[in-house]
Amino acid sequence: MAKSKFEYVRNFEVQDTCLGNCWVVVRVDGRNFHRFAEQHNFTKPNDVRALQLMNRCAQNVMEELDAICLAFGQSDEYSFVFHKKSNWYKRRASKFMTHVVSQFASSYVFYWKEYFPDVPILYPPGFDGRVVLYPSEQNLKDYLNWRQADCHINNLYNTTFWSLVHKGGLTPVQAQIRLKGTLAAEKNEILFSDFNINYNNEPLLYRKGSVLIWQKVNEVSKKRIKLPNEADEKEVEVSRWRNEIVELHCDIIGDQFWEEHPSILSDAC
Ligand code: DGT
Ligand code: MG
Ligand code: MG
Ligand code: MG
Ligand code: MG
Repeated sequence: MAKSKFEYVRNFEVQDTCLGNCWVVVRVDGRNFHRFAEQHNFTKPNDVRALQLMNRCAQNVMEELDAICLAFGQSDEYSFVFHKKSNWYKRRASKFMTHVVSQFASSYVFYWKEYFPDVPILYPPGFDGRVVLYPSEQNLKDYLNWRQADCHINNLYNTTFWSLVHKGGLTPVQAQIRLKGTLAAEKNEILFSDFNINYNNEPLLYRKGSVLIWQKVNEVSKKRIKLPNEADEKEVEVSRWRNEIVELHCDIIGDQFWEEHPSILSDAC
């Protein structure tokens, strides 16, 4: 087909290919969710409905898009790891990022009423997205460690802060002053001696965030078949391997998680 004289504008498009053999991480984060959480009366510090909705959206992203081997979420953010061998959309960064962020955002609105049946969504939420490349497995693991450590630090602070406000009768400003400069051990101590809360017994969903991975499950189902030389149908069991997403709330910092799930980063992903 003959090219039009306008075709030259294509040359203004920039190449944004992600470097080969690197892990591609896309992180989405809710835009101004401080306000969104206030307006929709999210429970403080953790709203289980909101966290489960985030997990549902991430599951949809993993199901719809290609070659995501792991996702990690906490608060209003979710990170998606594309396998280093993925050649999806010729590894174009803009494709990775925009597909994740739009699929996530539309899922958030689509699944909202399943998690907040009594709360109308007041305005369309937005999410930002970024792409980061990690050249080694250790870099990738450290990235995920960083996000889980962030989850822990924020959750310990927030749990203590809101205990001081809700149960201790302090104003938010007083609680902030009380916690200024405190170490983790001191926050644990405040929770334990003032409010009889053992932080280690707080739900794993809040303390560790959520990890989504693929797992092979053997699905057994019954099927009726008709054998060629027999008059009646016969019921037989058929089994097949199926890939399923599982949601975990566990430590990903340390070797144990990776030893227990060696296939996550393997080439077979
Ligand atoms: P951004 O990301 O720069 O547009 O601004 P924000 O406001 O989204 O800030 P960010 O992402 O650093 O912090 C997440 C906010 O979301 C934080 O203000 C608390 C809120 N949030 C997230 N999860 C929950 C929850 O389960 N309950 C409540 N009450 N708030 C939450
Ligand atoms: Mg921010
Ligand atoms: Mg945010
Ligand atoms: Mg955030
Ligand atoms: Mg198109």
